[in-house]
Amino acid sequence: MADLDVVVVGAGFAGLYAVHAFRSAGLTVRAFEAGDGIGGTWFWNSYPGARCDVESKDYSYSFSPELEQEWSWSERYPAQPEILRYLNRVADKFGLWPLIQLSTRVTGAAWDAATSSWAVTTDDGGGVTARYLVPTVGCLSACNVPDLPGLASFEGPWYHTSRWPKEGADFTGKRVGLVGTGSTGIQVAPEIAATAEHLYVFQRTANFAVPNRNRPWLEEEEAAFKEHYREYRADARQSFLGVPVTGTGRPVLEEPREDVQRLFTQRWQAGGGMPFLGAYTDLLVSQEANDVVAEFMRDRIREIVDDPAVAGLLCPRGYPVGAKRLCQSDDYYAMFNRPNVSLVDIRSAPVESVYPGGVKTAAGSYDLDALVFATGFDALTGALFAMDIRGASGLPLRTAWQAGAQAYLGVAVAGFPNMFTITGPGSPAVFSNVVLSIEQHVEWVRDAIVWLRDGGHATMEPTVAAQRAWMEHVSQVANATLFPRADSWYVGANIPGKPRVFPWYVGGCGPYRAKCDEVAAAGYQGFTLDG
Ligand code: N01
Repeated sequence: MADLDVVVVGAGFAGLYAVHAFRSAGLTVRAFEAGDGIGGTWFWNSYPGARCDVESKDYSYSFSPELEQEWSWSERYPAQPEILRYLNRVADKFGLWPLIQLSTRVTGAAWDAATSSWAVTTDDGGGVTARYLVPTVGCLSACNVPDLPGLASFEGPWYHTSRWPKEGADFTGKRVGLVGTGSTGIQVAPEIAATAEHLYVFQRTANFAVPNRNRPWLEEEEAAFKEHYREYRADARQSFLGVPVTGTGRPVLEEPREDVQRLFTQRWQAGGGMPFLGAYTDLLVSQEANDVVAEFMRDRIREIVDDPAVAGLLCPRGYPVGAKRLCQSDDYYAMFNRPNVSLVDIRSAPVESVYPGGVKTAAGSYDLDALVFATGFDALTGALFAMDIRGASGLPLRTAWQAGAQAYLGVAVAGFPNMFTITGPGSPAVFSNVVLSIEQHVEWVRDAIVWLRDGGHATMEPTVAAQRAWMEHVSQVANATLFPRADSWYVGANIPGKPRVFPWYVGGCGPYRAKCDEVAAAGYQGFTLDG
């Protein structure tokens, strides 16, 4: 008999809710967390300026109306320290601490067919067996540090934003090099520029960023909103992105240009990425339509940035808006008007090496006191492959996914009985308000486990055919959009050698939920029970 019903790996938004939901269903559960605190991505990404790009009222749990009413967000978009406080409050309120083992990394998990259980091993030399394995390791947790020749020789400190030192980093009076201009780089850059002697932003690809117009969440606004929180959450669950967004419902290409300009201007002034891209129905499916929004955004960059040459370099080209995650910042572009900030184009003159005192590109040398890498993550698979997960017949997950990550409905993998992935491949995950998706996945998995228990079943595993059909559907839906058309972490293009696959379900949270419910109602169609 296994030690536990469920082992959960990770204690971020997903792990915490999984522990709570499984325990509430009468299951024995333990979470292992590598960090010495809870919070997952919000524990590790403590770089200055870290802030969520989904509004606080959405980026929070909906499972407890009481929590929802008693917690008060201070700003429209939550900053990292506040999210971390929120998650700690959740752990306190629901008594989750005894179920979480901190500072313990799961190193492997092997399926044992004889006992129908998982043998889980940890880096403290310990181990535990469980009937179910639920990795909640997050899609963006294995960090990507570029393999630059000479990096080891650099004499100053260097940092990756997702492993920021808890004591912080002081850039006062320093010459700092920042590599990476995605969501993270765009957030951290203005913070560094505020105190550094000089900031050099090494840009390989320019990114689109909309303002977020962050501001305090006023008390009266909050009180009025909380009166209808339940109805709002119900709408969010059925919505496309997990956040109700109001669009015109019409294609941009059929609208008079003055109306388009007016609406984009309003949405630019209001801030936020989802309302911007949700304004018209064709922006993410037609290149011609997308060009309209792209040109509007390039015009704003040229308006904000004083030096036309710098503005020109900052104007993204060659991929559709939204095909890389749309960034949000109120001060990134304006930062380039500061005399202590330089944009270094490493697309035309790539980084050649790091020397003890700086960085050498094909065009010149930059003497630096510190280096910051905002170079992203080995998304989705990185953290899962970091564990040696072996399914039926000892098959490593890494081998099963060598042509690309696959799962049935994003939650279960053929060949890996009783393992349930939260925000796995084939789920809306990062293409949605991820907290809402996490809740949906966890609840679906909890219900499946309870159904198995009550029905006296020992194992559950998707069939290869069901998994293949689902992933084909995922691809078909994606290929009808512009999303797979950029080289980004969405398709694994940022990691050398990673297969180029777009594994995210972009058919919408509402339809996805309906499909998952339908599968469950049909007695877990597409799954094999008891081998
Ligand atoms: O990572 P990224 P991120 N040499 O992969 C560059 C979420 N998030 O940490 O585009 C030089 O997007 C790379 O250049 P290129 C959000 O979902 C959310 O910024 O590959 N440059 C790119 O500029 C986001 O999408 C929030 O040419 C190299 C950058 O590094 C996801 O996390 C905040 C390089 C990496 O961008 C990841 O964002 C932060 C190399 N060898 C993050 N390798 C919010 O909620 C990479 N780059 C607001």
